[in-house]
Amino acid sequence: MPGAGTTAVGACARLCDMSRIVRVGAAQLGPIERHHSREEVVARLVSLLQAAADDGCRLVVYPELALTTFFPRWFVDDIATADHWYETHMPNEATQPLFDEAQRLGIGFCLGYALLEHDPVGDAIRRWNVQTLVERDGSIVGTFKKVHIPGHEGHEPDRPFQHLERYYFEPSPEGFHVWDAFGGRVGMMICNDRRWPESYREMGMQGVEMILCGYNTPLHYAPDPSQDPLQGFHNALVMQSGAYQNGTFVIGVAKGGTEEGVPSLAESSIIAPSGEILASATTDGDELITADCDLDWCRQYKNTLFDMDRYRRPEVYTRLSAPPRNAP
Ligand code: CDV
Repeated sequence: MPGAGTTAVGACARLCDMSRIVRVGAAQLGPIERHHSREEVVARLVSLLQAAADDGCRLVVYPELALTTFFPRWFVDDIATADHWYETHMPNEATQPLFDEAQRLGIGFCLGYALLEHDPVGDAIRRWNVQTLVERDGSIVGTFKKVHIPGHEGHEPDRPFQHLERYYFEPSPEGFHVWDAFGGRVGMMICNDRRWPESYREMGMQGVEMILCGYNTPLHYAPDPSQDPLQGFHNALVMQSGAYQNGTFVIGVAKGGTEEGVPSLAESSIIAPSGEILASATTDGDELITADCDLDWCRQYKNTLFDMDRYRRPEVYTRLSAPPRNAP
């Protein structure tokens, strides 16, 4: 109850802060063409951030590789000539306006981008596909590196466009971490990670309550075009089942539309622990969708059907973490 002299508004603000209802914005992006500068893109991110703040969001989630075009669609002989697509630190000059505006508005965000690191061991260069989570006070919570890297390693000129993620990025050796943030347990995954049940389960085993996932999913899948008309179905299928089976919210955020001539899936969505879709994008361009995510809803699933301690049978799941059958 409000104490003497406490205004109803002040009491409400404190209560709201203590509640585990996190209003989340999924900030879908339309295409980023290769000639678009970081500054132009960051201006779009800031504009979505401001719309989210006006709508009362505490957290905004952006797509995979949200600062550049999806550059793995092009092959270059000398990978060093592609280094300009990567960030070497975060924040940096181009993204500082986003960090500053978010801190001013008291809103957190999750940003996908390519990261180039200099590893002092052996003076190696490491290239990662990452998402960084930033709290409402501007502090960096953590950076997740994509685990499941799809596509191919070398130039395949017969494809209408390349998907050279396996040339441009290393698979993360770190796996799926979960952080205490935004009053709950927050995890991250990137695009292809969402198709693998192990991604969700690894985070589910750590009590995850909200999984943030950016994606770039071309509508054409060259190895098996029969999957093309199913892209939207598969996208919803994996995220809704992952949410339900682990009692967690999942925030899936696309870079959609036709980018450099390649049409990509939009259909960003915010999914509840029940598996239901709470909000979904209706366009394939820059669009903000929002939902109130009551993190206590997760308990209804984590404490009943998916009470892992009570019902899981890890002793009979031994193959799950065994080496692949064709391993030496
Ligand atoms: N960026 C991605 O990881 N895209 C993959 C495509 C290649 C299948 C995806 O899983 O959507």
